[in-house]
Amino acid sequence: MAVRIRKLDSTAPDFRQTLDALLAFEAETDDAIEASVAKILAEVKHRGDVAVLEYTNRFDRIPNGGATSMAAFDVKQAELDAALAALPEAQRAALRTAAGRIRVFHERQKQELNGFTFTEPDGTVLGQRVTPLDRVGIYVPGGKAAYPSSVLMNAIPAQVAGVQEIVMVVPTPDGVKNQMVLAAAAIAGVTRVITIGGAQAVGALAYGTETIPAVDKIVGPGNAYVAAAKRRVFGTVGIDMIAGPSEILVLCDGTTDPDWVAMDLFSQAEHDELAQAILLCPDADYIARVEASIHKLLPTMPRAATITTSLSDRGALVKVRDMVEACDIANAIAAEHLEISAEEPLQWADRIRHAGAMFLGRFSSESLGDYCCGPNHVLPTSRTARFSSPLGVYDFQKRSSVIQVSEQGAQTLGKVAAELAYGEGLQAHARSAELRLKTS
Ligand code: HSO
Ligand code: ZN
Repeated sequence: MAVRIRKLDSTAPDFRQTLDALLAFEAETDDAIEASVAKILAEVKHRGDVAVLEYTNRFDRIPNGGATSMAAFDVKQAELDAALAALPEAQRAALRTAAGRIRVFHERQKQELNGFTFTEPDGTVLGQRVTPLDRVGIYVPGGKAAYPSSVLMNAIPAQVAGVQEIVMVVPTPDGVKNQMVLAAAAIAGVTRVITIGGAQAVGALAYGTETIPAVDKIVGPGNAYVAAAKRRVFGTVGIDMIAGPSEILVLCDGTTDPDWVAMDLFSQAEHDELAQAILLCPDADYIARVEASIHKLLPTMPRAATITTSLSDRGALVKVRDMVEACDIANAIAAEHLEISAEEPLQWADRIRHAGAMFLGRFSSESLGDYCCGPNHVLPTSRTARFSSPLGVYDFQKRSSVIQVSEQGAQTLGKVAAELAYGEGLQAHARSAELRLKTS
């Protein structure tokens, strides 16, 4: 199948409608999936380990008639260490370098999240205290989307935040463990690895079972069942986000090697048929050169089929009036990843308000960010960058307000509070404040 990537022109009268239609993405909610997930969660809630064991044996086709106890799914620290030791040296070194850089970046994030206190003239002290969550669950998908880099990106910020227990779940289809995922867990300092997955793993983490402790928050991507389960347990536990397909938006002034831009578009298109790769450029000749690069390079790609579908269904090469207009369109798109592949990227970056992550200048390929620059690769998708942020240390922390009113402060605040409490018809509130007023 030849790729047919649509070419758009921002001066066309229907351009905005065409763009909106292209961007529209509704995660399918399938009634059959919803019903099955509701049943699995209820079973796990009421029958605990027995249900998790049954579902795991069945859905993951655990060999030799299946496991007979949950202990079979616990991966011991020695096995994690062995997986790390058995990796080819170059791979182990790359994982370590990536982990180190991710840690340094997130340590910086932590420094900016300290609490504060301030004292008022009457001695009243007010503040905000930041504390880590006690225990979090990290979901790691099995099969082809089992990314060791995602283990690092989810676990390291939790660790930097000070989370004491990080429980990772990962399914093992046909009982096969992904060694690089285990090695990444060893490097990231995951506390416990359990080889279960699907809605049953989400249920086990949310409700707890005899052998699996209930966590406070579940993070990490998963298939439609996992997403449905995360939505349902939200409220019992926190969740990070429901991630949509990957997206890349390249804003190019026409000075970058077109092969580079074509490959950057491929890099996200290869994730998923539903992934979205879009180029905005003011130079029509340059767009034609990128298109030629796409046709030249695509046959060399092992994932050509996925890339072809993604580019044909959801991709676009857009001729814009100028770079200023490109920035406006980029803000409307609010892409997960935004590359500003331009001679002087900062002048354009200053105009960007909505993007999960920005990659500035032609050497900042998005793929570097996926692995080892340091910032997180778990990013808001499907235009949610308008109101949400990359996964970070702050997702594993919470804030408590701290209030210490002085005797003098209680006099002034007591009168204000009582006045408002009477206004609301709440006598006990008013009296509670008034009892602390000096009668003299
Ligand atoms: N680009 C993906 C993350 C990833 N890429 C993992 C490679 N491995 C998030 O959109
Ligand atoms: Zn990627």
